Amino acid sequence: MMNFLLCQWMPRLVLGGAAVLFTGADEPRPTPPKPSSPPTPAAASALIDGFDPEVAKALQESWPDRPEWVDMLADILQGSTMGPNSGWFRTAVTQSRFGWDSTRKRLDRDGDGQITRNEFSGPDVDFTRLDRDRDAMLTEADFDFSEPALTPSPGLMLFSRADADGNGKVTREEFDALFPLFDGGGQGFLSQTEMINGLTLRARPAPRPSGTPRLEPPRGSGEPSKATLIKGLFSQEVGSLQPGPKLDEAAPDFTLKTNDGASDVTLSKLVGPKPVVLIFGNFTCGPFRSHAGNFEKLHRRYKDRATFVMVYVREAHPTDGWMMESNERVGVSTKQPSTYEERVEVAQTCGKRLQLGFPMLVDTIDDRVGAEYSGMPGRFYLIDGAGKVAFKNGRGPFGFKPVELEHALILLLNQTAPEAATPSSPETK
Ligand SMILES: [Ca+2]
Ligand SMILES: [Ca+2]
Ligand SMILES: [Ca+2]
Repeated sequence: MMNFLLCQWMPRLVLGGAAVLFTGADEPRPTPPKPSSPPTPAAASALIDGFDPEVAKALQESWPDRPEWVDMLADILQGSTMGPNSGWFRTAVTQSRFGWDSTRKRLDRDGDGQITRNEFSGPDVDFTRLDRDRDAMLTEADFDFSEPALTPSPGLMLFSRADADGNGKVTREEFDALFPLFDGGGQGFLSQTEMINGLTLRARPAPRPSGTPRLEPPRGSGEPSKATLIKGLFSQEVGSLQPGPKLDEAAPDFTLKTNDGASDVTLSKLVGPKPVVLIFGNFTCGPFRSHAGNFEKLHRRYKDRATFVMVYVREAHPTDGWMMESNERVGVSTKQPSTYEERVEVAQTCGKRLQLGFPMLVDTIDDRVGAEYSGMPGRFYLIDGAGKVAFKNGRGPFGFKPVELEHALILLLNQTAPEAATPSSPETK
């Protein structure tokens, strides 16, 4: 489901463009029994979105500790709509040491239910980022990440529309290119209707022979069959079958080569002086690509205080699997590599497109590391100085929330150096 969801929602919503995002709640669903129901906040106990309550209940009672993939398979077989509450998305949620309760216990010294600036020893810039609702204090609201990623919003639609090459970054050129596209007849200004249409309609794949590109409603085709999804599930393209290490468990060690083949990187040698931000992803996962800009900005903000590494894993949407039209439109097209050399080649192409400033390691062709970490199609971990998992995001694409990762990273850094942070930080004024 995750991949499905990921793949279906992400590519369509995010990769597929603003139009899909806009109509995501009712239009692009595969086999939706309730086409009008929008994604709802993660509620692990909710048995919704087409999952037969009887089946869910029977599963829960007869096999409470079943693997995550069983729920995904059950939902696929039932023709699930693959929403944020489908299959393994219900249970494979974020695991973090830095939720509100633990943070309040550690930092709210006067016990008034708020963490003021004085109660937080880190730099101003960190406090400001933790204070997501900008009311100058940290409260439970700042720690609420329950809204699934991909929830349609104007900003998400605009980003999807503007990121013409699908690399998760909108350049000035890409942003400026929207203007003439939206400006019907080249009048030099945008009307409100043109702006609304610009976000809700997408350009034809190929410009018409004469005149400017025309906007048309998105097509709702390309739903994967159950067979495609089942094949994708067990080939781990939809998602790793294993759950990966749990919170506070030791991060499994590995050694992998960088995508340029120049060096070997061993995780255990990175662990210690600084937290490690470990990012799993692949080129054909649109939702993953859409976060490249987020990851690169995180890297630029924290590279002096944390070590960033990406592990390149199995393709989520190869042309010989669950192919995505949204990938084709941005020139992202590859078969599932069958040799390590082929995977390296795709990883190099991915590296050129995404332009990340940290090392990209390539998983072996047997997917050893990706499987061990539940890294397919994408995943983020924070590894503490002792080599333990301090944060792990929920299954993508609905669990892809880089802001949540940053929140946890700031608190991990604060916990690691609570006293030193204030006076010594160069970011503190
Ligand atoms: Ca307080
Ligand atoms: Ca706040
Ligand atoms: Ca771009």
